[in-house]
Amino acid sequence: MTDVLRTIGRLLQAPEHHLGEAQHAQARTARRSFMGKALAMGAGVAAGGVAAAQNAAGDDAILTLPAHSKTLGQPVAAQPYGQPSKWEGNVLRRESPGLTRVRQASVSFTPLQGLFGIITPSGLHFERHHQGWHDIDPSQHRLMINGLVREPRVFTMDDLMRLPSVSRIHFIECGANTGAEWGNVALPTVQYTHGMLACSEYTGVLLSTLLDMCGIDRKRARFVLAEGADGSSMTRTIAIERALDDVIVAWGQNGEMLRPENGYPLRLVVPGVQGVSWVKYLRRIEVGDQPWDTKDETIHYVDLMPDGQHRQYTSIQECKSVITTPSGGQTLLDRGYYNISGLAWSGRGRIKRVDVSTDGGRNWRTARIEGPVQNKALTRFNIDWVWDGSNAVLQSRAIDDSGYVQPKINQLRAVRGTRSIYHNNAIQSWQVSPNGEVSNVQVS
Ligand SMILES: Nc1nc2c(c(=O)[nH]1)N[C@H]1C(S)=C(S)[C@@H](COP(=O)(O)O)O[C@H]1N2
Ligand SMILES: [Mo]
Repeated sequence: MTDVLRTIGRLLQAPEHHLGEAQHAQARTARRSFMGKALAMGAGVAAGGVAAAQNAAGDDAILTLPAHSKTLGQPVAAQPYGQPSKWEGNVLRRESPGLTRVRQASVSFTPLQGLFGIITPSGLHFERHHQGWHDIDPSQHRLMINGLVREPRVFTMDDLMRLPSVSRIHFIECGANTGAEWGNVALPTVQYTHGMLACSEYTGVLLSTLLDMCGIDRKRARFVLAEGADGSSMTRTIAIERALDDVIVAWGQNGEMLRPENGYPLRLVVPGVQGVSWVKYLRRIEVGDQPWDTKDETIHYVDLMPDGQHRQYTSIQECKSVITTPSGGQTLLDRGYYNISGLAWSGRGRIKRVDVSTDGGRNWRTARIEGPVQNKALTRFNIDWVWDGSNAVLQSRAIDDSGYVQPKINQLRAVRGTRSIYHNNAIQSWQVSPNGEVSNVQVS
């Protein structure tokens, strides 16, 4: 540990080491000029406040008052709805050139490599549209509950928002997240390998409250069907035990109304379950006594097994984790201390432990978990690492409170084969090369 602390002290002289890939060109230049100066100054070992300050900044900028310290700043922001700094313009949702980019079907990915903590800013939440998105007038929107209920009802948004509400933090992960990696290494960055993932605080009314209000037939009800108001006919079957447990009919996301692309004004939140069941533009819940076997439960969102059979209704997103930095596409600028940081989650409950390996799975150390650990939510982990400049393979392995351990890719393939799309929760490996470049690899 003292070694680590000493290295941290040394690395405070290179504050740019942990930047995202975009800022790297800039950072590398800064670093080079610092190195030049450091060498010229005999590595800057001289003690004293000014010398230390010069070293830390890489130049003597701290000694000169910049313009913003001597001039009037701007009044309150010109745009009444605030925006990120212009210097953060590279932290963006991205589309994949190889995937659907048409109005009939589109997807964008969360920039996990550029985010901290567990909450995904709403403007960076990934999107998956099966028939395009809409900005629906909330005063015209309705939610119907019908089927095996004593009194079918139609709710307006005003009706719903008067009811007792809950606010809970949950992750949403598309069942196809990491789906390109079943066969081979496919994608260069964590944004593309794991970016159909987000975590928000949702506010809404529990579905159980609405079903009770309508007098659900508890003897016969076994499933509910959720239907959206867009043209995709993405109807999904949900078991009644789950529907009556923690499912939320939500209008709030991170303290404000849902964004249009995430289902405004109403979406279903189905904690722990794959994204497709989180029906956006929610317009109807039907209570029934058998599953509906809709197109998105028979043709899509089924797991192709090695024997050619399709496995249906594998809804839960099993325990998974990924290191978000350092990660593919980033470059380590120097040997020395790094804070390896990542995310862990489980559709079955809470994260109990995360282990991290820097040698491709031979040795594991337990990471620090940033609490409080939430139920069916992203969990941030961090661990110290001193890079000696040689080849390294970084991996994380999560364990949830059911005791389930995140599998290696080959363990998963032994059961599931290589032709599946959905539910790849394997351990991710990032290789660090001696030149500092980080890339996506698979190790056995
Ligand atoms: N009505 C409707 N709901 C939908 C979809 C859709 O296309 N239409 N896409 C589903 C899929 S496949 C996923 S992964 C999530 C994505 O939610 P997001 O766009 O808010 O990220 O919404 C689900 N709910
Ligand atoms: Mo999805």
